[in-house]
Amino acid sequence: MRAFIAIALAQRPREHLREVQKAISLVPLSGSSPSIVPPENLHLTLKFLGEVSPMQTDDLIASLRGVTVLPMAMHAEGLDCLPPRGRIRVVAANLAGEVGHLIALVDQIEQCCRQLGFVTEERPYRPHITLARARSDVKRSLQEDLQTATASAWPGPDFQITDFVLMQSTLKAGGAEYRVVELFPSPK
Ligand code: 3AM
Repeated sequence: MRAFIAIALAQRPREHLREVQKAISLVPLSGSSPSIVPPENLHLTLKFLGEVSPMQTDDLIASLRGVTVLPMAMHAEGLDCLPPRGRIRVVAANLAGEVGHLIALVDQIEQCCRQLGFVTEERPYRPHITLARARSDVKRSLQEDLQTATASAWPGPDFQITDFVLMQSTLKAGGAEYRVVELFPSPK
């Protein structure tokens, strides 16, 4: 299966980001209207895995059971356009709050994945929630318009992160479909 590790968003931050998405979709982007991520798909990616075999999945689940999640308070804070230079591919909400705990979580996950032979992410981890993806080129100069249109939305409501998920992603013509494979830590 195609998989990634992520934090599923609670309802309150999801509703807030839905409002931000509405503001994004009202910005004229020179004919290159981005595709808005369906609200039920909003998530915070911790690690993209790619194709994972059933055996790797079992090993990964066993390894991820050993990861400690320090509960952390986070909130969305500001709009970002990624990658940082060149044409915009993704419009995302930055996350702020107890980012140190989040980085510690990502480091533990990277370590589990490395031990199982998954490629280690070399880029520094940048906590963001993808809100929209460019269907065609979106000029960098439009970043300011997007940020102005959403300026009053920040900070978003505080939310607690206490767990993460292994998620399956199935690519379909209408966009990706996600399914939670496993929740960590598992409910007691
Ligand atoms: O949540 P975001 O948007 O940061 O872009 C994909 C999405 O990230 C990313 O994995 C997340 C869930 O689909 N992704 C997809 N293909 C990828 C790849 N080949 C990838 N990340 C790194 N390498």
